[in-house]
Amino acid sequence: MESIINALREYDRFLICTHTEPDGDALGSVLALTEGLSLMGKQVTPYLDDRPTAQLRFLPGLEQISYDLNGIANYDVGIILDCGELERTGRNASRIGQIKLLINIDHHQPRAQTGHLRLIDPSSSCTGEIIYRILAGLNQPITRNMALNLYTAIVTDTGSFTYSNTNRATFEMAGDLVGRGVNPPEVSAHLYQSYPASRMKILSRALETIELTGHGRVAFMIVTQDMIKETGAGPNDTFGFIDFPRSISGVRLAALFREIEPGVYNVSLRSKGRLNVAALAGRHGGGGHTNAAGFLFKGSAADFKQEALEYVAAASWDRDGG
Ligand SMILES: [Mn+2]
Repeated sequence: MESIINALREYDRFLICTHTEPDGDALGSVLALTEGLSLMGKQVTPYLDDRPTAQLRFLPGLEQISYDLNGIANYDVGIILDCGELERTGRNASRIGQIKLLINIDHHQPRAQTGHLRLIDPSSSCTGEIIYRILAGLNQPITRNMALNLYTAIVTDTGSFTYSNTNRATFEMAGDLVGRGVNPPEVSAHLYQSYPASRMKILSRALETIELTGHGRVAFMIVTQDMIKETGAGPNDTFGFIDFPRSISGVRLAALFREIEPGVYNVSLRSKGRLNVAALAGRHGGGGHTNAAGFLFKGSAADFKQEALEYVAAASWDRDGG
């Protein structure tokens, strides 16, 4: 923490980036740190590979974001947020990798050593929580706009304060941010009541694919390219779909297959209790947390289904809860 605080104080020109398909934590963290460093008189460029989804467009500071990367030599420091691997920053990853000093700040279990300085804290509910502590370390007051960005980061990554990463520190931070002017129902309305109609069309198709197996402990859901074409859904319309198979009583492991091209799937995994889906995702080159992970899968979904069933069956210690 201290070496990162010192670097943020010492240098002047920053590029701040995150993973592709940025969620509320990724975007809120980028925007809050951008404002914090800007208020310290630094030159800051927030950079994204993908446009934010419609629900996130209320976040203050979005107009400053660059979607192109010019003159990489202009930056003293590159900061990679909520993203453990340089490649996941998108099509400009190799150029970002040329910045002299790279700082990685993340709350996912590390799979690679990314950057020269690292602050990786899997005990934090979200990257926004780490940014909150960094701003305190910098003695940089949190404005209402920064509070709104950080609060959105928490709400997104804790499933509105319902996931296992929700604890006293989460509520204390959220309480402080509300004290700085955040209106919680307004944030929820933006995040959860501003969906395009196409999302509901593809959701109804996806719900029909839910397959409950392994004595009711495993649930699969699939979104195919055909379903996306037929409903006119955008790539972001399936965000959060994994919550539906997961929410079924008795399910210990839920998997969502999103077909991104024929035979290639983005797989999201969720578990309840101590069942470690990060380890299962790790077998396929992915990663995440104990209860939430993902990976890219090429091949037949049926093969992975079989593997997931065996994985849950082998976790016999977990059968009665925990
Ligand atoms: Mn996150």
